Amino acid sequence: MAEGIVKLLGFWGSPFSRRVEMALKLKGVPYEYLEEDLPNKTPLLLELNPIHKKVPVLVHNGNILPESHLILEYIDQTWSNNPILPQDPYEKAMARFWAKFVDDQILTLGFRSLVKAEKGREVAIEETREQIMFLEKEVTGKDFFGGKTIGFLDMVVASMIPFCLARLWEGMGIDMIPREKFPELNRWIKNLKEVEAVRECIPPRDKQIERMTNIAEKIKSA
Ligand SMILES: N[C@@H](CCC(=O)N[C@@H](CS)C(=O)NCC(=O)O)C(=O)O
Repeated sequence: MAEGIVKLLGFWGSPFSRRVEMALKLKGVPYEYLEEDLPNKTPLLLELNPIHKKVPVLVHNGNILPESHLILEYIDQTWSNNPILPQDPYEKAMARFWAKFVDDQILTLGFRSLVKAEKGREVAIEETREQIMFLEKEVTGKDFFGGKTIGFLDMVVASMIPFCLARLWEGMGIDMIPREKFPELNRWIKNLKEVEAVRECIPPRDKQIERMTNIAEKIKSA
């Protein structure tokens, strides 16, 4: 049932909650946004997501949903306009595969491993680039990962790579996805910025660089 109040508990710098906002905006779903202060989580967040205590959490018609991939699928099935997941079963499964690859593999290599690599920084950069090259191949010849229009995988990759991890890399002085090596991904990033629903969900660049740099410092000194 598509009617009903939608609430989203999120955080401005979180790729996981920004991608959910992209989907809600693309589909034109009105929602109430509740910003969390992550170091001081609200009692509401702890009540709604007692297991992981993380954002995003979507609340709709008494349904409480954590986990961004599941939320995106729920939104797609509840509001059927502007579909974001492929209809074809194989394509749908592969979109989920690549989304998990980005949130697991690229996030781990391009963030934690890279930040911790002291002497082996160049090696860590190359390892991250090798993984990103799979995405370069995946988007080759297409406007978006989803084809002609923006979809589920675009939202996952966009929120995580150009609008989050790339800010960390920028702060570290690393040009991780140079145009000469990744022409297709750079073309895709340009296409993304033409979509209003995406543009409205890009965290402020300098603020994101500062946030990511602070997290990196904490990881290094842990
Ligand atoms: N797998 C989750 C990850 C969510 C997540 O890691 N959220 C972070 C914000 S970027 C969070 O709430 N962290 C708070 C904490 O770890 O205490 C998803 O896809 O929604």
